[in-house]
Amino acid sequence: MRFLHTADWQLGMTRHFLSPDAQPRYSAARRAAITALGSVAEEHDAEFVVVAGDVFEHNQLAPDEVGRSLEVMRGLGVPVYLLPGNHDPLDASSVYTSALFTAERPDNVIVLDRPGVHEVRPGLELVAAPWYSKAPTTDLVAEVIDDLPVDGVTRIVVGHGAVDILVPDKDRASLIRLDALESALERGAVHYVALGDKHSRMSVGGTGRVWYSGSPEVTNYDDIEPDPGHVLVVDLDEDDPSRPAQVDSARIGQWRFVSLCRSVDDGRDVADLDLNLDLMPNKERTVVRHGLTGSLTVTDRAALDACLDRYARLFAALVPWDKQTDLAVMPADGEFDDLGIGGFAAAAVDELVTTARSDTAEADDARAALALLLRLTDGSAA
Ligand SMILES: [Mn+2]
Repeated sequence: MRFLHTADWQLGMTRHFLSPDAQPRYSAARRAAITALGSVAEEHDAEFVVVAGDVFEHNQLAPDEVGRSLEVMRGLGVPVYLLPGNHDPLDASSVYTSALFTAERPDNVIVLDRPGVHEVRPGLELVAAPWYSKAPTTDLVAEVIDDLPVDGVTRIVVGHGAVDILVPDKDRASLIRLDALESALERGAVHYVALGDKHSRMSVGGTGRVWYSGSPEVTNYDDIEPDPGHVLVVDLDEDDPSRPAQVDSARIGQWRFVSLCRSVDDGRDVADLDLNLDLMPNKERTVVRHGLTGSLTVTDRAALDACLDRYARLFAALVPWDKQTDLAVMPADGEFDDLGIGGFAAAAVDELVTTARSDTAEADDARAALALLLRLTDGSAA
């Protein structure tokens, strides 16, 4: 028996750094990931798809987003089981109980809307731990696996949230206790644990049967979310009493959020950065956050700004990482000697250079004025 394990679709997610043009393309990509998942299901002859929480980014989605999402799920052609997570809990304003969702829900879309066993077919059960609020006060997963029998039924636990071994604050009441999961696996009451919440693909513990699938399309930068963009293809051998599990993954994500940290101290460093950005593929689907440090002349700073301006038009977003940015601009000796000006104007430039090199409140304005002067006298830097 084969099924797809996915989670954290976060449909309707917005990212503040995306331009008004890029945001709708990103939203469409999150839905396209579901369609891509359908191809994987077909290719692997998967019996159903389980989505382990955070199907939707939040409960107050625009009707368009809900309608389009349901239509994409309908197209999957196999049963799709949705678990409410922390972003889309089954609270009073739940998307899952909204008039629109209940009216337009396709027959193949099933909400795991109560804790415990949901039969897929005789001999195969999902054991669900849906969220009812954004802040549960207990281990919801432990509660549903506590007294499951060992009776030859194949069981897949579907849960959402952080597993205790992965976080430092182990006192949080809502943490999923790995030892409880592993003992249920050990005694043969459950055979696979499909988790959501981490947006990176990750096997938890040593059994090879407890997994976070990660989000099928990237949601955060690569230093926070190293391995998104996959769906897991899970195979459980129902003919073998021990239900051996084989977990493979298929890559479906199309977008990348990259953090790029560089030191830039001269024109060559700027040229290197330019080359690095130039070589990145799929710029329309790539977000770059740059952390640049160093000290540049006014001329090199102008070249850097021109480079960043150019790529900002090509990438889905090219944004500074403020925390990792520390760029100083300092006029170099002789940098303004070749302007071909003299007399009063030359004296004014000298004064600007002196101010730009000072640590007075006017230094930044003086550097900006010098940069403008360079642009006006030499078109190459503009
Ligand atoms: Mn999530």
